[in-house]
Parts: sequence; structure tokens; C-alpha cells
Amino acid sequence: MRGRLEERPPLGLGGDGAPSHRTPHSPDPSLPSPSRRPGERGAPTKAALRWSEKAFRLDIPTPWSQDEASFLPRQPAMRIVLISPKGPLYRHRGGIFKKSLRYMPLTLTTLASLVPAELEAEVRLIDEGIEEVNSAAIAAIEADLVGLTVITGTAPRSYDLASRFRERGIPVVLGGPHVTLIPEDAQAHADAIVTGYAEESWPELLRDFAAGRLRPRYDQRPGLSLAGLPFPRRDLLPRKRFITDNVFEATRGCIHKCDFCVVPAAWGQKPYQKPVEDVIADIRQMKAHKLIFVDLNLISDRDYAAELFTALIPLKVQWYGLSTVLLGDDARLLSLAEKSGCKGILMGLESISRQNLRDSKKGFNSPERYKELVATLHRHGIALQGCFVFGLDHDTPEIFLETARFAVEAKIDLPRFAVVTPFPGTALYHRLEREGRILTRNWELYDGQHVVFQPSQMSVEQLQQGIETAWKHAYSAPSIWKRLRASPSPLPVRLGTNLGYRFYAHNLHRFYNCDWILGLGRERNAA
Ligand code: B12
Ligand code: SF4
Repeated sequence: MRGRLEERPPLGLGGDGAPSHRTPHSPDPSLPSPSRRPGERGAPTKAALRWSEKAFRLDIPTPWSQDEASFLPRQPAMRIVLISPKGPLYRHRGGIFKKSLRYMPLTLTTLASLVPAELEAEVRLIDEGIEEVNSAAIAAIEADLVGLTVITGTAPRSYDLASRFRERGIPVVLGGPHVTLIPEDAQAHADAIVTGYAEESWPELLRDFAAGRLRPRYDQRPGLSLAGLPFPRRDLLPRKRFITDNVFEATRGCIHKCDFCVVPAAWGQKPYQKPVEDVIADIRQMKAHKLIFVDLNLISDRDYAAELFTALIPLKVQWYGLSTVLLGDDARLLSLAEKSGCKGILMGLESISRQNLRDSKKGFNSPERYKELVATLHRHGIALQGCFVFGLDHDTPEIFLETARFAVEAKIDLPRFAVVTPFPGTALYHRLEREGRILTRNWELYDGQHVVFQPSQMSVEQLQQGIETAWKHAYSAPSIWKRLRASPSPLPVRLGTNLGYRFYAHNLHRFYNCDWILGLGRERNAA
């Protein structure tokens, strides 16, 4: 065991594991008198007193009295540092995620809220997407335990950070989507890994750690409930660095099983829900007026969605979230979404090819009805961010312009284009691996921006270049004008978002490329 707390004796025992001979209230008479304050001649040093203060609580023998130690501010029994590591895109400075586009994620704040109170832990959150953490700063981080959240694109950075902490004897816990997808990849880089949702396993891990019995792996158990959880500790991240901290989560998971999607691969098809009253209570205590739901498919369970939307109506909020295209067919839910303040929705339209959709097990998307879908959403005052992926097996070099033209004609408010990414652990990854088409396992490149597999009907370079063509067409001045006129969003929002994406479209080469395939990868990675 590597942890400092692990080296401490269990409560009620002395340093050697034997019962303590001297109580904390009976200091050794040969030691300085309790009346001397720190800093006075002959008084104990601050460091010694800090240790004493901790030791008293753990009932470990110390040369100082409890009175002496109490002159100092109370020290936490455990220092936990939770880090969201940067990736090639998600980092402070550079990349597309400048402050204006970033909302506060819930991962670290949720984990912080789950730390059991009896551990009296001090929790520090570090989000590398909003602050630069250089090597010196990392070396200066003091912690008893470090937790890192890992998505595939940030796995190399996470493993690098983990090794630096472990070299210093600080135990490291890894969790998150990538760890859940391929635990065997993460295990060697951590003292403990956590798979699945951690509402029960993270507190259990922390209690085990405090008791000196940390296990190497904690899995989500069946029957997890999201009821009655504490609100995320949003106060622990600097609010001003984000566009908003009014970020909420009502559900987890999705009932569908699209073959490229991380959700069914990592968490299965069972939807999890927070009781509607818990979600509403969180929104109320945040006094949120405009809010974002990060749920990957808010309408997995339509009755739950109807209950949530109905409960949102009296709050008079405006909200943005994600759902499948199936929302467009559900008149009852659409009307409730509108009444509850839904102003924008992100949908995975994925492809204009039926064959692609069928092969990806997303046959419930009907490209021939996308135009009708946009019109329906607009009638309800809802703008659509429509996401397409390129590189599926039926895509030919013509697909890029065809899709971009379609997106403009359909008047999709904000079309987005990405490379299909076979995240490890997904059905798509397994198929491409069987077919010998995975080109790299450098996880840093698994970010939806880099081509990491051999496309079936075009070259890697054509795929990379084609995406740029699609972005530029969709965000050309005439295309923006056509789409802008149909959008239900307020003019400043319509203009701001379109101009932001236009800038992105014309600077794609700065954000992603296939240098690694062309032999320039090392330079890029070193940057
Ligand atoms: C906010 C968000 C972002 C933000 C910030 C990401 C960040 N690093 O924090 C932004 C917008 C920048 C972003 C970008 C991207 N994202 Co994103 N994002 C999300 C989103 C919508 C919400 C995250 C969140 O707050 N979740 C709520 C918390 C409570 O859930 P959670 O993170 O899963 O955490 C729970 C467990 O996983 C576990 N856990 C997680 N971490 C840890 C750590 C420890 C120590 C422990 C014990 C437990 C634990 O405990 C938590 C409680 O149960 C998720 C989807 C989602 N709803 O989760 C996608 C998601 C994380 N993103 C994803 C992807 C693919 C991307 C992009 C590649 C998309 C793109 N092409 O632009 C980029 C990549 C950026 C990069 N590599 O640099 C995928 C990750 C898949 C993967 N294998 O990597 C997800 C899961 C969505 C999906 N498609 O399935 N994203
Ligand atoms: S509908 Fe969306 S969230 Fe659900 S499995 Fe398909 S891609 Fe994933």
C-alpha cells in the first residue's frame, strides 16, 4: 500500500499498532508547556502542531497537547485532489474551447459532493480545460489521494499525470468513460480504478482508503439509485471561467444501441433517473434561468421526460439539451418541451445515408424526414444543433458537399460535422479491429477530430479534407444567411453562434489534422 493514510494506524491504536500509552491530554512533562504559542521560544513548530492536531483526532501519541495544537487552523484529515486532465482540444488556451464556448461539466463537482462528511476531507478540483497546470504546479500539488477523470482523448495525459503523482507516493484513482470502456487499459496506471457510475463506489473507496484497505478495482453494482443525492459542489470550481455553471443532469444512459456510441458500450441500455423533485430542487437552489442538461438522451424514458418538462414549466426557465430525433414525432412531448422553455436541442442526425444509419443500428433516424423535423422544431421555437459524422462505410468522396448542402437546405440552425470515432470498447471498434482497419491506438487522437481508422471508400486524407469542405460550405456567408432567416433563436444568439462556427470552419487546420499519419505526429504531440 502506498497511501499515507494507509500507513497510519487504524483509529484507537498507536503508531506501532499497539494501544496508545499516553492520552492526547497528558503530554510528556519534559516537552514545552501548552501555554507557549507557536512562534514563541521553545514552542513547537507549526508543522509539528499540524501533525499533532491530526494525530489527536486519530488518537496517535504526540509530544504536544491538544490545546497547543488547537492554536492552529483545523487541518483536514484527508486531502483529495480531483483533476479533469486536458486533451488536444479541451485545454486552457488554444483549441476551440475558448471560455465563451465552455460550460461547467458535472464530473468533478459531482464526485466532490459524494465525499463522505465523516472523512473531514478537503477537496480541491482542478480542471485543466480552464487553467494551465504546468509541471512545477503538478509537482507542488499536495494530496493524500488524487482522482482523475478519464475520457479516451485525455487518457494519455491522465496516465502521465498518474505516474507523476505515484512516483511521489501519492495514490491515484482513475474513473470515467474510458476506464469503464476498457478497464484493463487503465488498471496499470492506477492504485485503484472505478468503473461505471460512482455514486456508491466512490464513497466506498474513500472509506476503504481511510481505513487502509484500498482495493485495486471498484465496479458499479446493480441496482444503483440516483435518488436523494447531494447537489454537485459547483462552488469548488471558479464560476467566472465558464460561460455558465447552470448545468444539470436528470438522467443517465440511453435505451438505444448505436454501434459507434460510448453510452451502451460503457453503461448498458438501462436508463437511470434522478427523481424529478431532486432535479427541480437543484435548479431552484442555483436560481437558474438559463440552463443546460448534459443528459445524452433526455427522452430515453418518455414518461419521465414528460414529468420533468411539466415540472419545469412553473420555473419559467430556458433550457438546452440533447435528445434523439424521435422527439419530433411526439406531439405531446414537443408541446411540453416548448412550454417548459426548451430553446435548443442537440440531435445526432449522423448521416444522410439510410444504409449508414441501418448499419450503425440507428435506423430510427430517417434522413428523408429531417427537413420536416427542423420545421417542426422551429414551429415550437426550438433551434436544432444537428450533428453529422463522416467516414461510415457507405460514405464516398461526394458525401461531404451533399451533406453540407442538405444541412443548409433543411435550415438546420447549427450543423456540425465530425469524423466517426471508433471509441475503444464500442461495437464499431470491435468490428474495425476484426477487419484490421484500426490505424492507431494513440488514444489522444480519439477525439472526434482525427481519422484513426481506414475508411472503406476513400483515403484518410480525403476524409480529413472532406470534413473541412463540409464546414466551409455550411458556414459560408450565403449558407449562414439562408439558415439564419429560418432560425427561431434571438438574432444575437443566431449571429454569435454562426460567426463562432464560421471562425472554427476556417481554422480547422489549426485544430485537427492527420499529421500523425503523414509522419509529423511527434512534433504535434510534443507541442
Ligand atoms: C461536458 C462534456 C464535455 C466538455 C468537457 C469535457 C471534460 N473533460 O470535462 C467538452 C464540451 C469540452 C467535451 C468535449 C468532448 N467530449 Co464530452 N462530454 C461532456 C458530457 C456531455 C458531460 C460530462 C458530465 O458532466 N457528465 C456528468 C457526470 C456526473 O458523469 P461522468 O462524467 O460520467 O462521471 C460519472 C462516472 O463516469 C464516474 N467518474 C467519472 N470520472 C471519474 C473519476 C474518478 C476518480 C471516479 C472515482 C469516478 C469517475 O463518476 C461520475 C459519477 O457517477 C459527457 C456526456 C455525459 N452526459 O456524461 C460527454 C462525454 C464525456 N464526451 C465525450 C466526447 C467523445 C467528447 C469529445 C471527443 C467530443 C468532440 N468531438 O468534441 C470532446 C473531447 C475533448 C477532448 N478530448 O479534449 C464522450 C466521451 C467518450 C470517450 N470514450 O471519450 C462523452 C461520454 C459523451 C459521449 N459521446 O458518449 N465534453
Ligand atoms: S441514441 Fe444517442 S446516446 Fe443513445 S445510443 Fe444512440 S448515439 Fe448513443
